[in-house]
Amino acid sequence: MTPLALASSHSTHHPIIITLTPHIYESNSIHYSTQIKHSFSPSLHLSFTHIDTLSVCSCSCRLHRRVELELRMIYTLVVAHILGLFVVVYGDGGLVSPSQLEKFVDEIPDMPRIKGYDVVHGVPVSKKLKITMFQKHWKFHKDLPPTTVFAYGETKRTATVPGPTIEALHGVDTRVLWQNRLPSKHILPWDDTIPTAIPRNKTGVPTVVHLHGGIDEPQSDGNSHSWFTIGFQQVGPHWTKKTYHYHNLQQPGNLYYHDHAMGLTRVNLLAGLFGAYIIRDEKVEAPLGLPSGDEFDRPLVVFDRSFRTNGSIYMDPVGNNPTIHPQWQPEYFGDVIVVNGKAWPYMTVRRRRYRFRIINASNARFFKFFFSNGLNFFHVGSDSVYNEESVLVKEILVGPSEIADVVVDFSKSKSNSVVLHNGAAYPYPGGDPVNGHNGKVMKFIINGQREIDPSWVPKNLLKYPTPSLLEASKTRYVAMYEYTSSKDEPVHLYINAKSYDDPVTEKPKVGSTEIWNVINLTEDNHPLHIHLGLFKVLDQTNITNIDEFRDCMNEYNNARRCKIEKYAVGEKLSVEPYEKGWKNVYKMHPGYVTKIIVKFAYIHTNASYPFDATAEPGYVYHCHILDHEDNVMMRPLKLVK
Ligand SMILES: [Cu+2]
Repeated sequence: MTPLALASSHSTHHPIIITLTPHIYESNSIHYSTQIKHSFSPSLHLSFTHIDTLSVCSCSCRLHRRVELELRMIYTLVVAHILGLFVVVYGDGGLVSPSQLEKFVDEIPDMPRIKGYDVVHGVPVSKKLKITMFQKHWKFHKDLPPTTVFAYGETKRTATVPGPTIEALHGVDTRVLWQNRLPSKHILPWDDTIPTAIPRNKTGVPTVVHLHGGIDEPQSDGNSHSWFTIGFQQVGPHWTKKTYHYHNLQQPGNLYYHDHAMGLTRVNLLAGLFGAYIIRDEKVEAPLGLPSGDEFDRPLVVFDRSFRTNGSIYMDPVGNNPTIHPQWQPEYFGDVIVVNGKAWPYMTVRRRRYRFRIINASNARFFKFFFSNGLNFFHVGSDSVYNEESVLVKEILVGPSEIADVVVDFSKSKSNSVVLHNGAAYPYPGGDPVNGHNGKVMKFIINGQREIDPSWVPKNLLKYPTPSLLEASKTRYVAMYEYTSSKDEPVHLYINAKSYDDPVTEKPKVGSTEIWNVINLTEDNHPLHIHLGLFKVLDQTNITNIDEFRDCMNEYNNARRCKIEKYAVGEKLSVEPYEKGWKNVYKMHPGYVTKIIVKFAYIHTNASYPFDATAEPGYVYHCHILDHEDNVMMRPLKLVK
């Protein structure tokens, strides 16, 4: 495939640099995304598309957009020529085709483990960590040049993508001084036409850390407006403190720290700002007998990225509605599947049981995991909570930022290697089917003979009090909307037809239990994440005659007035047995009402919180497709007394 040749003109006063990035879509069309930079404006992004055949463009609006962009590109070149601008054209080698990266050749790393506690005279005590965000280079694949990333670490040398795994102990608090040492400019394109953290002098990368699944004070929850730049030189309107306090008083389970800056979450995570956080409680977990120790208990952080051949992370710099949002795209999907920072890695395992804490750290990609040889998963925990019972499954669907805690028994494998596959269409559920590249995740090479394995998977795990509908003090309706342009392309997404900065409407009482009916009026699945609270999914009911109901909601945004009970009478979708426990993210099925019971107290004790949950700046709840969350499928959540 040859990069497109472009004209150049003669004046040297205003050099224009045009970068061409050819990108193969399916097998029969080539998409060139083009970045034009010139000296009198910081940057101008345009896209030129060359289409070999039209068969790929089944959607007429997408075709229309491509033709329009093509015309805009030609127009710009003509104008540049008339103005006598000097045009430099160079290729950066284009996008890496996934077929260029050999699979299963890089060994999976275990990210550095940092203990969130000290041990003094045999007794664990509280610890303060210092974790910094650095720009550095990271090797995603042996044949890919080093990639510029943003990485968390205790030092620049030890910083990794994903970041180090923080291991905390139940009942021992961990404090973290999160520091920003990032440069003045972002490595990825962002969009100031969506609500975005922008420093006063437009210098510095705003960041703020949210501990996903953490039950912590609002000041340490990583509110999107609590962002800060390098050295805390500039801070957002809700910033209050440098050192975050994690109580670790909640049930044991899997958490996940990641960036949450307003309007930049999608690009800050794409750049590498996320990592695993585990809360352990030996007293209740040891008796379960699950595989344990660093060798047999491993976090797997899975995400998708596209790369240019120079190694850099590729993100389309042109939005789907560029006249409205120059950059914002409704979903980011990468061609390459990465686990623990390596593209399609392999892991050598022994013929015994392993525990994998699988975090989906993708922006928008769902994973439906299954093994090539039919090996089972014992599903033992979902998000930050153990299941009540282990569930034997052949496949697991994990939406963005959901966490699946599983045990795999490699002694049951009939082959000496097994590939972990992905079968989830993208966007989920109505998008493209997976292919031979994004349908593969990693390979396990099983060594040696079956060995004596002291671990096992009990049927009964950890049981917490079951919430009763009678406890619920409030019923809410939470509706998900998508808004499209005249070209039928998404412009933004809202919850309850409100942007993030509209006045808070969800004000649960501390210690209360509520019923939320989440009404998905869109065509995509949205993984809804609630900060602080945990919830159980009660049922999922199809909305009949949804167009009529949606029309009413578009007019009144009021589920009761629009008589939701008249429409929420369709077929019920059962909740998968492995998702019947407590969760903090759940996949809201399109065209369905999903009823959840949400608890704003500790689930294992029913106790209230040891901190003031009503303090500013409060909490949030949002869609965890990061591109949606940024524009602006996120609402404030303010706890009250
Ligand atoms: Cu969404």
